[in-house]
Amino acid sequence: MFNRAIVRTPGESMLSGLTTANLGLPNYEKALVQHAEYIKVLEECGLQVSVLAKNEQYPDSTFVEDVALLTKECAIITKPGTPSRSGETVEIKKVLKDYYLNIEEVREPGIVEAGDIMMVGSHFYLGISARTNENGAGQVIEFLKKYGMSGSLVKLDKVLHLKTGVSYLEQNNLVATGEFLTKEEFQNFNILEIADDESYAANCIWVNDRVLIPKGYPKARETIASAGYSIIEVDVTEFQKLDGGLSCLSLRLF
Ligand code: CIR
Repeated sequence: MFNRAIVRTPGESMLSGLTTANLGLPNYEKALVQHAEYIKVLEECGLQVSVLAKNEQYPDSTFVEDVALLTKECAIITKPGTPSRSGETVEIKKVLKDYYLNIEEVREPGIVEAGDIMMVGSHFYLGISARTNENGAGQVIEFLKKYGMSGSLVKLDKVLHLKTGVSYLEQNNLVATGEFLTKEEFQNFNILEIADDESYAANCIWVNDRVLIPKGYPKARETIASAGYSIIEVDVTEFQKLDGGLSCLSLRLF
């Protein structure tokens, strides 16, 4: 169960955030409304939500998930794989000191963004992507081992982050789309397949027996609901325009 989440209010500079989406510029006012609704939903799921102030210096800093991996035993500060995001870790490290005694940090030449890391119990899958390299993932696996956990690598071919295309919903259920449907390492999961035309919904999050999915993906909703989950739809179109999904918008703590 999660007890707490950390989020960061988007700044107006989000309009110059990184994107490959081709969906146009985000509407800032709408993004603020959607972000507030996201916080409300996390609270409904029983989380105490800490809201960090917007930081205009970093256009993508609302995507807090990428800058730290939180486990039951330790926090691992990542090393974002793109220069405009590299400074985001400084403040998050200070914030996490309030919650963790054990804090580790990825060093150069490693790069890692935690959108590439999926937790399955005490095992962590690490996507090797344009934002996470083998050196960085290797450092994370060593930290995990130090605290009695484990990790393994998954090669990505097409998507930005591992969790862009795959999400673990507990009880051995794995939501997956595209290249992840056939990956050898995921074949022992019960795969809940998301169609290509709804692939954005493959980034969803399990929060204390509820599953948050993006609004507007009826087939994905049906698939996940029929596996027995209570679904909450959240509208995050303005973050989708920056390649961000539901998971990227929070750090969830135990
Ligand atoms: C970026 O390119 O870094 C941001 N525009 C989106 C980050 C999304 N984060 C995630 O998938 N974990």
